[in-house]
Amino acid sequence: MAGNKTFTMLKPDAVVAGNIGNILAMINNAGFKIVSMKYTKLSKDDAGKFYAVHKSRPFYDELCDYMSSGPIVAAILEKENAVEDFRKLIGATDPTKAEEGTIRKMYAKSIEANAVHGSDSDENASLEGSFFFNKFERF
Ligand code: IDP
Ligand code: MG
Repeated sequence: MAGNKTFTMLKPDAVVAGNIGNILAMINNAGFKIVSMKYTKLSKDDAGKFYAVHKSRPFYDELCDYMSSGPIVAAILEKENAVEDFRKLIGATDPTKAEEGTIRKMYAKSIEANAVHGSDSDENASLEGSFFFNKFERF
C-alpha cells in the first residue's frame, strides 16, 4: 500500500526568486498538509550526502555546489498516495518537458535549478525526512 508522506525541498533558485509562498500555496491547494518544515542551508558536504545516490552521475559535483549555494525550505508533506501525487504536482526533472500547471513548469529555471525536490519512493521519503528532522519534529 502506498504511504501517506513525502519529503520536499524548495531549492535555492525558488527561494532566491521569492517563490516560497507561491509554491507552498500550490502544495496546499493540491491537498498536501505540511507536517514538518524548516528554512535552512546545506553545506556542500550535506548536499553530497543527501544526493549520494547520484555520486556517479556527471552533474553530481555541480548539483552539490548548486544545492549549497543558498537557503532552502525542507518539509514533510502528508496526503494519501503522497509520493506519486507529489511527483505529478512537481512535473518532469527537466522543466522544458514538464506538463503545464506543474510547479517545475511554472517556477524552475533549468534542469538543475528546478525549484523543488520530491522523493521518488516511500522508503526514500522516510530516509530524506530523517536527514532533516529528528523524531520529535516529524509529526
Ligand atoms: P528528480 O529531482 O526529478 O528526482 P533526479 O534524476 O533524481 O531528478 O536528479 C536529482 C536532481 O539532480 C534534479 O532534481 C536536478 O536538480 C539535478 N539534475 C538531474 N539531471 C540533471 C542534469 O542532466 N544536469 C544537471 N542537473 C541535473
Ligand atoms: Mg530524484
